[in-house]
Amino acid sequence: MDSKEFIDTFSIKGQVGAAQPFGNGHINDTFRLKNEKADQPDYLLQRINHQVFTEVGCMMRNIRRVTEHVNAKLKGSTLQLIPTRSGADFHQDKQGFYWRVYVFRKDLHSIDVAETPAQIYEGAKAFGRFLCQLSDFPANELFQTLPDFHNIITRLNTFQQVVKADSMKRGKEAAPAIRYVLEIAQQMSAIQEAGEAGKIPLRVTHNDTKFNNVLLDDSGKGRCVIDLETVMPGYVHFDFGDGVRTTVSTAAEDEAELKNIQVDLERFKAYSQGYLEETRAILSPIEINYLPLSGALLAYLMGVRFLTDFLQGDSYYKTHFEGQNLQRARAQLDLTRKLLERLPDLKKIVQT
Ligand code: ADP
Ligand code: GN1
Ligand code: MG
Repeated sequence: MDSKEFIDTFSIKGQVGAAQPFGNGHINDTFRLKNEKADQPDYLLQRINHQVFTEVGCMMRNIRRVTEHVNAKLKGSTLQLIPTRSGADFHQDKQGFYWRVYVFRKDLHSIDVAETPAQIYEGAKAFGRFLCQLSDFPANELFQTLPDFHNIITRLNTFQQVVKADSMKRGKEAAPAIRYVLEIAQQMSAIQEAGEAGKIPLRVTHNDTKFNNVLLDDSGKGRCVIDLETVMPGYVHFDFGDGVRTTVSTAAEDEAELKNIQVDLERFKAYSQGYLEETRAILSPIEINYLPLSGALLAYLMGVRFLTDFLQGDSYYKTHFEGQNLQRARAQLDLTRKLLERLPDLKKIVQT
């Protein structure tokens, strides 16, 4: 889609320049369009990965309803969708690609790796608030954009089939990682099993609460939760866990030097305090009991997903070099092991 098609299609104001690639997501393609009129907003244009999100219309309907619900409670605390000039939530271009537009928040920014516990605390509060803001949203009216997205039991079934088939002949290279996944599979299924046994309620969860999916202001306050395509029914552990996974260590998601991956208890404490300050009133004791384990669950889930993609030939995640998915898997599984080792400390922090 060129600039002219963008301007003709979406209900934008002012005069925008060329689309510049923006951000570093693994799934969609993101662009920023600056506005030459200072009193009009910049825009964020995204090409939706419709290989992953096959029902674009249903997903965009979810996003519209969720953004309206959350923004009605606290204006600006989530994204603002810009419709097309004919009032649709997205546009399909002549080549068949799907596009959507949000207001770009010039006053806010995301951080890939949080620098301080104070930032972590503020980001966690924003994600916690988001859960509360959606606690009265009718969960059964949301379309399941990616069914069983965080169901570790179904992810492990797929993983085992992929290991067995070894269609790319990459199993040997990944053997230690595969062994570790299988070794702790049972322990890592506890939250899903408790959920299926009815002990943990389904809520409307975000399901992609990595730290760069909250925008902070210049004073470091968490202001706006973004990346909403996976908002669906889920367990609170999916959100808390992904927040912990992406903040307890200063190492990158694909850190090659495993010794750089450390569980920093001060950072965990900051996330836990921020999240619980906002959500304690709505969470049950059982939900709270499983929070300390959830960081390991989400690191493990990501390890399993990256490893599955590596074994299948890197068809899901964007990769920037050969073997990146294996490197990501090794880092996430190492983080899992370290989070499990520190579980007694994490429990003490959550309980205080
Ligand atoms: P992805 O699914 O690829 O991660 P995101 O929707 O998270 O895509 O957007 C990618 C990045 O773009 C974010 O990490 C953030 O830095 C930035 N971003 C997204 N939405 C906005 C927005 N409305 N205003 C400012 N920056 C944004
Ligand atoms: C993907 O789109 P992005 O980069 O925010 C993935 C998440 C993973 C994340 C790992 C739809 O998120 O589940 O946690 O990569 N999103 C999807 O960085 O698969
Ligand atoms: Mg994102």
